[in-house]
Amino acid sequence: MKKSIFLSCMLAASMGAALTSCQNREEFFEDARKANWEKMVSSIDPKQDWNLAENFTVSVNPDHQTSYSIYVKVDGKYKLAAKYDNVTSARELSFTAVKGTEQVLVSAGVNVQLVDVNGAFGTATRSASNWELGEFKCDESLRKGTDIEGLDLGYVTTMLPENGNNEGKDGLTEDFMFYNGNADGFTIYPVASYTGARLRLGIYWYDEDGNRVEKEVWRLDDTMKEFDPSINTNIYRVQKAMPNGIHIRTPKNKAFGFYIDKVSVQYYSQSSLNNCGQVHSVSFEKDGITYIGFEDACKTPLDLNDLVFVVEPDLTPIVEDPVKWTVACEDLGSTCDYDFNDVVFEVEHVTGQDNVTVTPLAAGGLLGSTIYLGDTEVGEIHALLGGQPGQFLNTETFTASGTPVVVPGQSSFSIGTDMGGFRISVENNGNASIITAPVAGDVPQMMIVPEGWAWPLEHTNIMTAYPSFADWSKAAAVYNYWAQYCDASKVIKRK
Ligand SMILES: [Ca+2]
Ligand SMILES: [Ca+2]
Repeated sequence: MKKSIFLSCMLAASMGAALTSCQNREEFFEDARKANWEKMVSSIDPKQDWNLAENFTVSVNPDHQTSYSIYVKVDGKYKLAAKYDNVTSARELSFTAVKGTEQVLVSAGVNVQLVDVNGAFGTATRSASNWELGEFKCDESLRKGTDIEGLDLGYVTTMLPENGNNEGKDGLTEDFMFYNGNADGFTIYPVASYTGARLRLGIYWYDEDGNRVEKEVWRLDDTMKEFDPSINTNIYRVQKAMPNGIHIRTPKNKAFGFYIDKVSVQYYSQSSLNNCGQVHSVSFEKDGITYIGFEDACKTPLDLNDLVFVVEPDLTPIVEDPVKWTVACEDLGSTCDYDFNDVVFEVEHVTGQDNVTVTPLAAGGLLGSTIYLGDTEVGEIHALLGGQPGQFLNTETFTASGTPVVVPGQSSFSIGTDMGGFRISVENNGNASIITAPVAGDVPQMMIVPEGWAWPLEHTNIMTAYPSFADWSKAAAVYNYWAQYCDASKVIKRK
């Protein structure tokens, strides 16, 4: 099948009918590739490096041994990009983020700060309590949750159905804290509950000595109590009273979490603090509104809707999940489909740490294609996905990712440089073609895009699946999110 497509493409591209005697095989494929590419893109920006990852730094100057974490915003969350343990003197900490990133969140343990990329983490943040408007403030708002435009309690029921097993559901953030960069603070609005316990809601953070500080901000009361005949008992329903919101200012330069207090026990938004080690809080966003739900019992299923409140303006969760990237490759580049699904895998690496984790995603070429990281063989893509060359795997429908492969000893790895040092060896009739990072102005066969990227369906040109791809290829500076806008009917979405 592949062969017949190849032949029809050759004719369509008017490249000449056959390999001539004076032309070697590599040149022939190179010419074919360029001719096909020319049909689609009339010029390539020579500055184009086909990599949406870029290397940045922040400088730090600790006055005592300090461990730093750097978080970058991905998909509405701050995710872990770099982690440097036990830094003792002034230095630049490098990390990788999507091109165009302007600010990142830097944590020095108890203090957290938004820092401009290539800027400095302020040592003055050690005296965090000089917040001019007071350390912590909590006042009743004049508005109720029902005053919030766009509040969608029906969506809450969809995301967190009663007695549903809602943990781990797509779209939910679990195990998180928040950072409030807004000097005016934020307002939380309790909007729903269904619980027999008279819950209290609080905020916590860590002081300069690393001790947890907890402040109660609101509690359920008897105006919300009502008898539920179906379970023959009283329950607390926020909806019955719809109380006013609570305006909160948290201490400057502190990440904070939420907790609920059931008098006998507390449950926190960071799962490690919970006595049964379970997730007790989730966060999700809809129409610019942050929703937060709590589970008030160590049981299953976790429906996580016993108390639900919303936050305005929205807050961005901070999670310890590493940032990931997708590497997408075109195998021979001469078969004119340019579907960029022939070898697809996900890469996870926290800068400053050793391990690189490769998760195989798709094999959309029929030829044996082996992934290497430097000199280390990661594996043949079909085999890594449980199949063999000659099969299309995860490019017509998605079944499952392959088992992640950990490559240790990669402390100097950077996905923003030279495609992370990945290369692919493609076997074709006893010859191996090597796919590497493209050189300036060349036709690419390897690209790096942010995590969660949906690759084109089999034999679907990337420009059909991603209409702004051609514009991007001609203007490297216009990187802005071509990879986010696809024709959803022409890509494979992971489950
Ligand atoms: Ca292809
Ligand atoms: Ca393909």
